Amino acid sequence: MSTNAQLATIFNEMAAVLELIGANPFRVNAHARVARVLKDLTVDVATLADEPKQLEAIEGIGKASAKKIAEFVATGAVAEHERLVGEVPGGLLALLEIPGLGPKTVKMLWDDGGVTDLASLKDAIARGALADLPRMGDKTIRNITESIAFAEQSGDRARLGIAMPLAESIVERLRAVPGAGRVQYTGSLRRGRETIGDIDILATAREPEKLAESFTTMPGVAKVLAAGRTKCSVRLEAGIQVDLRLVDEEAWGAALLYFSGSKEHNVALRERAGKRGARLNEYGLFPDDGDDAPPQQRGIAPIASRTEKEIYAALDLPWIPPELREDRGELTAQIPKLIELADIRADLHAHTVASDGKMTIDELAAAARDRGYHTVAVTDHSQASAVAGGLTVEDLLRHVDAVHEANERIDGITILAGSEVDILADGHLDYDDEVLARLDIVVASPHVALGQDPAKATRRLLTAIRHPLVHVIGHPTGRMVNRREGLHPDIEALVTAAAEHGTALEINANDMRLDLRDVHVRAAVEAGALISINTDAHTPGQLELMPYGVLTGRRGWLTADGCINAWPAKRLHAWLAENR
Ligand code: DGT
Ligand code: CA
Ligand code: CA
Ligand code: ZN
Repeated sequence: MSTNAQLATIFNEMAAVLELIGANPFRVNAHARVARVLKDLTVDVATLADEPKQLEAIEGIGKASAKKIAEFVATGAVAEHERLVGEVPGGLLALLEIPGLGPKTVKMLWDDGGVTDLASLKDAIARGALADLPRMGDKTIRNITESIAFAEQSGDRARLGIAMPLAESIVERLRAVPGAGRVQYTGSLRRGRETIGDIDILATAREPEKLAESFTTMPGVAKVLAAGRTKCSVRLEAGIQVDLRLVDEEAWGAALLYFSGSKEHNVALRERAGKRGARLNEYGLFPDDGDDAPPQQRGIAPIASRTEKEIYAALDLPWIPPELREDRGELTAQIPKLIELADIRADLHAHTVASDGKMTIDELAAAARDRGYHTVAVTDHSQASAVAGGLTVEDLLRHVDAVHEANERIDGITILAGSEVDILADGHLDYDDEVLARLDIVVASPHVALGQDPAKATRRLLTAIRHPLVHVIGHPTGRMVNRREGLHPDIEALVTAAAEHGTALEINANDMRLDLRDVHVRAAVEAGALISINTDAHTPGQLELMPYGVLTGRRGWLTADGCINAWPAKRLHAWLAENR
């Protein structure tokens, strides 16, 4: 972790403790603010710490905070932080990590319910003790119970966007080791799942020991869990486990297939092999001679083992893209040509400094043009999203003019003037129709009332889908990976209506969202609804999140034809104009 990130955690913890012990709200906020500033800061504070004046010059950092930062840089700790953390039971801070449990509730649970950690909270719920506490209705208790269950089942899995860059840099390092052969990540990461239990890497090498050595000694390793001839495991400081398996070149395809999974796909493949008088394992596809002992140990030559393609072919199957290997019908269905990152030619949901983005229209346009896109849409927030700097009608219309002016001025890309308009709790949109009609593109998204019941959520989203001026429904469920479940609408009803009304449903490519999720995309594709994959970028760098959306699309059996971002400019622009 960088010094800035470590300090941000420290200030956040101080803010949390101060709130739990009922300190002055101004003090609480000041600490939380410093944490936010540190997180966003692009310079390393350690380089400024010698000169307190430089620290204090940073907006949001006062004299007292500057002193604590200098103290941390000099000593590696902040005495005040340690004193504060000592004032509350350690388990209480962990409770704040549970979605829906804010400091006020946790303080009350502690003061009045004797709750000091997750175990005592679960115990209090089980005993029915929470019902006696103030502001604890049945519904609140049910929400807390669900949040705990959700946090527990998602707790240990890393987001795709965290695991992927780590895996890519490890693969790159291993490929550079002299004598390294093939190196590839496998497992759930290769299948593009939204969360990753651990990172699996498969490799061949002339001298496997050298690769193993490079792996266990790489930067970022917190602990070596195993270091053998064929398998090494480490735990990274980031908290993620990484397994490296070293295999023989002859068995590469069989090992790649086996360790890419999913387990369910492997089981289905083994059954299919069995029916054809063959045995499949991580060393190859072998003739089944009735002997239970592993064929590879008895000198039996495999039918196929070197590539995945040969093995699938020997089982009368086409090569199946890893994203489909979930035992969801991929062995019997006709497999379409799935969409690829290179097919994407447009990003239709992004924010500029006009609302809560950190880039100008020009910066957004340049970043999109650099990616080779023919179109990018400026979709800042609407007026109801006040905290996200939502635009009033007058501001929006001025912004539209500015976008159109930029579109005239900047060559090589079409810049669309749009809005990410809030779908209010009852399904109404946050701007009137005559305002929406002046936009090139309308992305309508739910941001509030994300806990509403499924029937209401369905009605709300259906209203937006049927709205004649809406092109795309942004992040349709509002879920946040590992943090918030979001809406639970009737997906069948939504995708059917989306297909009927020609409204596209978004895959929000930000790995915190990935909303729609894979199975929802599959339902949309089967219903004939269009999909739009967008990054919802707030900075130029976030345009790079597109691959995660594409992976999710592929997991939903999406083709380029079914995704409006992959259409040629003419087709996309004509489609947008049709809804006007
Ligand atoms: P994860 O790590 O929980 O996100 O999911 P995976 O799919 O990466 O699973 P992991 O890391 O436990 O194992 C990697 C692959 O190895 C898995 O996708 C399939 C294969 N594999 C692991 N255990 C078994 C097993 O018991 N049977 C079969 N057929 N394959 C297995
Ligand atoms: Ca794994
Ligand atoms: Ca593993
Ligand atoms: Zn957005």
